[in-house]
Amino acid sequence: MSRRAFAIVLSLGLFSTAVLAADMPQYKLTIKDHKFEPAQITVPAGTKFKVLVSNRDGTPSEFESNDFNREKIVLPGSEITVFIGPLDKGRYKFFDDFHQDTGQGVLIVE
Ligand SMILES: [Cu+2]
Repeated sequence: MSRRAFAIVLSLGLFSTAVLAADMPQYKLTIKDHKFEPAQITVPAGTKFKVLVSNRDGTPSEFESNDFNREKIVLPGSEITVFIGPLDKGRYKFFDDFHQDTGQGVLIVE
């Protein structure tokens, strides 16, 4: 493939990814006092979705799940986007790896 053709294919690929990301269901989680608010979110099975996690504490947190294999640091006062799924129906735990005593939550996939 020529370099130009490759560039076109690449830009089309990025474009369709951007459109899909915009259409994707989106959920918000806030970390406050080292807890997730809400501590439970319900999402559709078989669909990719995104979760925005914002940290209102003055210390770093880490959004983590062994059940759906994600791990991402959330700095104080900042927000991250985590792409998850598609998942089968079930309960998927997540936690704040830096504050596991209090930072626990669950995704209900149905
Ligand atoms: Cu971790």
